[in-house]
Amino acid sequence: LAVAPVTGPPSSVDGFVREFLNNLNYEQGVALSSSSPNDRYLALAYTVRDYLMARWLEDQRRQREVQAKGVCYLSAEYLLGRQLDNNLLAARLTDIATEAMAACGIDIDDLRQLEVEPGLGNGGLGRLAACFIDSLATMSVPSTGYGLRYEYGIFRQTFVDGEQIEQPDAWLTLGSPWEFPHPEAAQTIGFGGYTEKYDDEGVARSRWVPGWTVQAVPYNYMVPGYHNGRVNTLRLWSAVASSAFDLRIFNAGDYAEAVRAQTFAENISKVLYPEDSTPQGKELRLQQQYFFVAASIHDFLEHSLSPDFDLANLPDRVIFQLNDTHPVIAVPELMRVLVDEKGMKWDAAWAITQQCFAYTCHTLLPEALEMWSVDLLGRLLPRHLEIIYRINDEFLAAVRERFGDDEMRIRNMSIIADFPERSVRMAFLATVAGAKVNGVAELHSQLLREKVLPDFDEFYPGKFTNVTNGVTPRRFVRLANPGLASLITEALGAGWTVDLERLRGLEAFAEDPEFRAKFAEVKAANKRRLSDVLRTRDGFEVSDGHMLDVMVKRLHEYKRQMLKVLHIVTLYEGIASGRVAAADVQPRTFIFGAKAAPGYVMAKRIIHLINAVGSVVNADPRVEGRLQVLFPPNYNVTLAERVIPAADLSEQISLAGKEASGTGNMKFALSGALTIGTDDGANVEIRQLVGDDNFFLFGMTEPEVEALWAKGYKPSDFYQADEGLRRAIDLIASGAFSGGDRSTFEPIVSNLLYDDRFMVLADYASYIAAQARVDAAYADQDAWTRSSILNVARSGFFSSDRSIRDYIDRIWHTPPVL
Ligand code: 26Q
Repeated sequence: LAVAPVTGPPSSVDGFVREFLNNLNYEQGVALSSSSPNDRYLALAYTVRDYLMARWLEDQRRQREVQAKGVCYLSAEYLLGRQLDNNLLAARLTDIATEAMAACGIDIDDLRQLEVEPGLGNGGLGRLAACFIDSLATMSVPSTGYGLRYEYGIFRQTFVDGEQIEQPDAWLTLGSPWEFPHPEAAQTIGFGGYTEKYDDEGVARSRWVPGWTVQAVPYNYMVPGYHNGRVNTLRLWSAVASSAFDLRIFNAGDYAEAVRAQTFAENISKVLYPEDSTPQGKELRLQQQYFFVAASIHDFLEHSLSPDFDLANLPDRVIFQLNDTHPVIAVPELMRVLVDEKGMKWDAAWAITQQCFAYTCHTLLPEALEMWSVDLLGRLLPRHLEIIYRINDEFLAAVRERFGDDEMRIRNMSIIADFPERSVRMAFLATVAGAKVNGVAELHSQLLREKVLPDFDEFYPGKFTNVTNGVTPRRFVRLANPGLASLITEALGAGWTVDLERLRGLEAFAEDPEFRAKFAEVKAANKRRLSDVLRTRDGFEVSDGHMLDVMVKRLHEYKRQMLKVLHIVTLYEGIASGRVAAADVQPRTFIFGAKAAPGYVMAKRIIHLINAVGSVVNADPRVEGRLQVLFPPNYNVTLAERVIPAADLSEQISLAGKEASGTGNMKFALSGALTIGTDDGANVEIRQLVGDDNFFLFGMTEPEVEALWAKGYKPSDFYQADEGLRRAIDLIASGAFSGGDRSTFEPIVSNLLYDDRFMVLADYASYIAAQARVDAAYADQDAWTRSSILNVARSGFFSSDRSIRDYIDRIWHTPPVL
């Protein structure tokens, strides 16, 4: 029987209107005349979906049929940003939809604003995952993203008296048109219980008898490739109580307990943990991790392989990419499935497992390396703990064989740490299990090999590699910077969006005064676009004609927002004291965006200080409006898309050796902002590419940082030695930004003077000097614009398409399937 394939509505304004009205009537149940803006937004989203559906169904079928090797990207976070515009762009529907809405008397822009972005990530790592799935779809690589469907994403930040207050992010309440739940494809995930040995026809085997189970329900999201007709899948898991489990309690007659058990189960996917470093070993977090990776592995084995598939060949079909250590519990889970459930021999299963995983590390901070206490793991996942022990025993035996009984080395390399409590080092487990281990920028990968995991590098030659991060030019250039995108297309023709190295062609245009004028006009227009958003969103008035100096990223001491604050306070103190005439100061607007982890007290104090400095500086008439500090709350992907294209100066000022890569730095360079930055993370590569003349370098290098630590760092020496620094710190300490109260920011001041782990004071002088060079350079607008064009022209390397190509070549070996 022939079944007509889904084709989707006709690609015309009429067709779009008809489909839109259908969705409004039949999905929302309203007439156009009585529809709310939210009804219209949802109907529009459904309509866009309908156009993508045929390709999606086709690609799902094809991925199963072709049996090519594919990537399962395992990530606890996907910081997607708004979907509507991206999906319109990918499907070439932007113009049709705009006209169709106009034909219905609707301004499509009004609907765009209604979408609540899925903020299912903390920052860089989550946004990287979102860029990667975009590139994978655009490059036709067989792949699925797997993750968690948090009911509450990253908290909504507000300020009360300058202090951060967190509010829950109920992103699902107005409807979620981009997702497709599949309760029929739910997986049962076990927890707790015990393990037992049994005799299977003369073979001694182990099994796990879980104490309780949870249902993992998949929600599918379309991931459309750009103009290539591909639609990949992002599958996020949501926790639902197991009815079988409930039934037992119901039967026992305890209704209330059964209902409580239900919320207990559903807590697993309730909320994203808002910490992005110094992870606390919280039980619920481990539950989340196991929940989503177990569901993902089972899903892949069940649905992507034919029933007669020989699991010995698994490495020919899949690579599970571990986005940091968060999904690493997948390693013992695959072992458990292969050995306990499929009856495979341990050695064979281990050989397969070691080819099926690869691990990306995103940090250098020792406190950010995940450890799970053996006690907790043993309670929650007893069989997995046994498996980890055996992996470790065999690994350490191999180390002994190679290096002899060097107990120091054995202790240092053991997956199980003994202090401060017995715990599993997840990064070590990932390194032992992974076919490859990569860092996320050249410098980071080098430090990873030399400083964090040197014994492993020696033991596994060839295992370590680098893949420098990238960002998707679809979202961060085409969508976020339409003016620049048109100008580039005008100059170079279409095609650069999927072949970003073509931006090199702009180098020649940097010498063309007419092009420079157009480029400068795009930047000016982007500033107006930002002003509009900040006016309606936050009631801010961005001053005209100012340099926009932007620092947007999570708040962390290592990222050194404090250094930026000291710069601002230095400028302000100069004017307020009368030593510097306001008229001699280059007009600047400083824009901050930053969320602090709710439990990170020092980070929250720094947020308070930035707001306090802003209030004082913005209100002081002596400044004559030449300095302005703006800190819009709740920085997210949507705001980033407006802020970054408007920026003149990109602040990338982490202490050298601390920022693994950074990806904001790339987005700014691609938007023509010049970077002021340290030799850290991918800044190093940006500077190499754009050239020293187009980058403001300052600060110690990583070896210099090491040397200063080794010799003994005394921040107060720097305070004593530098008058400008002393004045700035003294002004903060004086209570000038806290209504005369010296205690408010005292902890920040003493931390800087007596601890200063991230060497803010040591880099202060160099930073101030670099900022003076920025001022001088900005005075020549035309030369600045030239540099700005060269930044764009030379940043094509930072497309996430290039990152994905590197992953394919160095790690995955999964060619595109066209
Ligand atoms: C772990 C366990 C428990 C709770 C939270 C976490 C957790 C969650 C998120 C730990 C870390 C993160 C996020 C880390 C992150 O975003 N790292 C950044 O990754 C970027 C992409 O590679 C890099 O560019 C940044 O340099 C790096 O800081």
